[in-house]
Amino acid sequence: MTNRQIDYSTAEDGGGAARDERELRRHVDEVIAATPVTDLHTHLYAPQFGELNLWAIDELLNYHYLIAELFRSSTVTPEEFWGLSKTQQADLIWQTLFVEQTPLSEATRGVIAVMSALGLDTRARDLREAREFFRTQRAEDYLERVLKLSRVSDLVMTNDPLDEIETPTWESSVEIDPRFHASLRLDRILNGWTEIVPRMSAQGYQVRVEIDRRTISETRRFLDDWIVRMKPLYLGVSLPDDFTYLEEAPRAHLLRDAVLPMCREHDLSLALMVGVRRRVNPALRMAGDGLGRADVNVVARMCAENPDVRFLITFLSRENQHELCVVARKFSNLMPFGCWWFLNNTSIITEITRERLELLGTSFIPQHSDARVLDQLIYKWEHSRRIIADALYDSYAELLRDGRAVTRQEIERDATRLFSGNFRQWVGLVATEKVESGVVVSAP
Ligand code: FIX
Ligand code: ZN
Repeated sequence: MTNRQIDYSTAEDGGGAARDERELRRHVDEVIAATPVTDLHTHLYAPQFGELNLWAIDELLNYHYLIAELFRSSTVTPEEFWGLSKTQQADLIWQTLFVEQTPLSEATRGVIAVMSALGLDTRARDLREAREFFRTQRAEDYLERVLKLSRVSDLVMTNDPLDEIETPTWESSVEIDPRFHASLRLDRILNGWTEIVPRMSAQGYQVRVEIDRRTISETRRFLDDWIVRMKPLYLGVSLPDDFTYLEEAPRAHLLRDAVLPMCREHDLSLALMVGVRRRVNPALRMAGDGLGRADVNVVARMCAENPDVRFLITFLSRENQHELCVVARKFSNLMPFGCWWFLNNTSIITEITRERLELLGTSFIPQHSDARVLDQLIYKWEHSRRIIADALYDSYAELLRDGRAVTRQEIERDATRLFSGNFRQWVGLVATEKVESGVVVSAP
């Protein structure tokens, strides 16, 4: 048998022999397509959160990624756009980006992929057919269909304990769909302290703008209560590119003295999403956020000073990705995750996934969807699966050239780690990962 041949004949997959790179490709494609995902960061909500659930064509088209693209091609001003109804906004986006142009961007292709998966006309001149299709869907059935199509077994919401629409559901005794896990989002606390002090006070916590000992202990009490209520899998925050951990601003103070102690006390990971510049163009509202290159050493320092806390880390700037891999090699309490937002494009996911495989093996989480509209799970995971399959295939082919063949079981084990196992283990969703031992018979 040459280096280029693989024989799976004694593996437990029934002996389907893969004798060359074409067979390897088939196995990788099949496994990646079939492996269920635990999506660790979304902005989706369980059905119990009512109006926060977004789905169907008008929501899909009103995605802020597409709104940003609209202004590059339309003469409509942001003020005019925000004055339109949601239906009119969707019509305008469809007409501009899909009828008058070829939908080549990642976000526009995504809408096409969703429509195609649902059997809708992707060349339609207007949205009548699509609207009619969604009008006839029952929300419960549609949720099942999307989860099935995207092979997402469960997902993590982004839950804000200071959001007035969201909190009543948490305060009720309603049982939340167990496929929707919580994550407790700290953005308002860590990035807008002055504004949220009155809201925390309104919830009965005696906090002040100036951070004194009582404010710290009351913030801990607030977090403690919400952790008990939400049972989050992790605490999370998005941070600007100029974030520093040692600053004396409220953010660093609260992080050091309230958030990290709570992570320890509840054995919870802290997710840091670093590099966002909010409202670079405020007229575009949510579509107006940008990014900046951050200092990865700040995260390294946090990992070094808090070895008993597990960090989930993602950076928004492409320029930070290689540095993140290197820092992850130094700190086993750091788990890199996802290709966030502006990185969620074929060329960049390709690059990042490959450098992570090369520097970290399978000890990272390649992707999260960041979906805001349920239907987006279909395209975001379809696109990511394709790219991850390519990267994995090439890694296995290189390994084969170096003298070791992989079994189908090993491919399944790797895919499971990447798509769910690493995350579930990190946040304690499973006690131990079930590691299969694949049998390889091909000797190079
Ligand atoms: O901070 C975040 O979680 C970001 O993902 C969002 O704020 C952003 O608007 C988004 O949807 C990116 O995909
Ligand atoms: Zn997000």
